[in-house]
Amino acid sequence: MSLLSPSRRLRETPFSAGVKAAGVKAYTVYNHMLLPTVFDDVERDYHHLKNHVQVWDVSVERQVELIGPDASRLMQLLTPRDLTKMQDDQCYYVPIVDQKGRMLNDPVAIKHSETRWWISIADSDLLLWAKGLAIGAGFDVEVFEPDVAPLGVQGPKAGQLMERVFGPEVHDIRFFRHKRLPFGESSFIVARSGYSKQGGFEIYVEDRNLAMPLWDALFAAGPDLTVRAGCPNLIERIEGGLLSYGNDMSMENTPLECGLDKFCNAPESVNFIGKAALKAEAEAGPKRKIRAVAIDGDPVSATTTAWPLNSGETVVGQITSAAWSPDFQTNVAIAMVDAGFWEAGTSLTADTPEGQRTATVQAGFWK
Ligand code: THG
Repeated sequence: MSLLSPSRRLRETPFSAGVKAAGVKAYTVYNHMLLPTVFDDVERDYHHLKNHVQVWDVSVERQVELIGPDASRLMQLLTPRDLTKMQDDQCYYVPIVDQKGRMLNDPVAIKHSETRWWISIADSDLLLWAKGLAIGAGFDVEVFEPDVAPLGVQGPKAGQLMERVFGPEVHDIRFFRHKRLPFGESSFIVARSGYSKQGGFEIYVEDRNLAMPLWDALFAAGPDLTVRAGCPNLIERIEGGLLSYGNDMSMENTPLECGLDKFCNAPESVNFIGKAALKAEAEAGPKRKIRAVAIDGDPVSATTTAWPLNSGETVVGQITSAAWSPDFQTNVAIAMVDAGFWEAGTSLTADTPEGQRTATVQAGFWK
């Protein structure tokens, strides 16, 4: 792979100056925007994330804002997850599916009030789907992408660092809840959430001019915590089973295949897109499922394609993400595995770029 050519379509973020100064080594493109993928190297980034605290430019988690009298109706139409009991300070991980029950995105929905929501999207143009549905349904709601840039603070020392910048109130924020906390003359919505299993927060920056002051304040507060710039880490997210839309699943897959059944819990009285299709699939059972898979042998390298998973001569699935895990001393992987082959302990073979390897279905992710 060669370097990315810069142009306006490849959006920088309000934290790009900080990311560059911190020595970013590689980016990917996500929601038409730059997402850092490596600072030191993926393994050193991983060890640091699991032991200390990192500041992540996750501006690519773009928001789709819904505002107006029908905002909550639109949000519920968009997802099979039951939103009826959701409070104004909650965040929910929500599958979004089409009329066939196929995954369009797996965002975090942030409820501000009955009339205002943010949908913190994964890598697909959900804005277009939401706008189309709103118009088609004749709803009274505005749907747009506000200029909001989330900043992640992730790792076991995240609470300590956040307390130094925002005060002890950070500890009152429960998992997947949010609260507005002061910062100088201004304030930010701070949530206890993030794309790692190490614990942490996400700070939603609504004023670009406050992005670098916030970045600098976090770094100034934590030299003794060895705070450094980081990013979602491939190894850590596979160990933890955090799915990546476009990698581990796509518009081909259903939430049941993706193991997101528990987030398809809207009661019979609630209407949402894909309802009949998901009901039929729940009765018949999914054709394949996401599984944790361990791949034997030396470290495997990343590619842009999925790798076939075989049982003898038959292809029975694909490896969608894989990386060497220093902590578990095996290649950890996420795979989509056909019915009949997804039981824990099933021994398969994977066609990796380094050749054919034994791949064993695990009982669960590693964490
Ligand atoms: N935070 C925010 N926006 C995001 C992401 C995020 N948008 C893009 C992407 N990540 C969306 N995908 C995910 C995938 C997993 C989780 C969040 C967003 C996640 N899952 C937890 C888990 O699986 O353990 C918790 C799920 C739950 O119990 O509710 O956090 O990271 N703002």
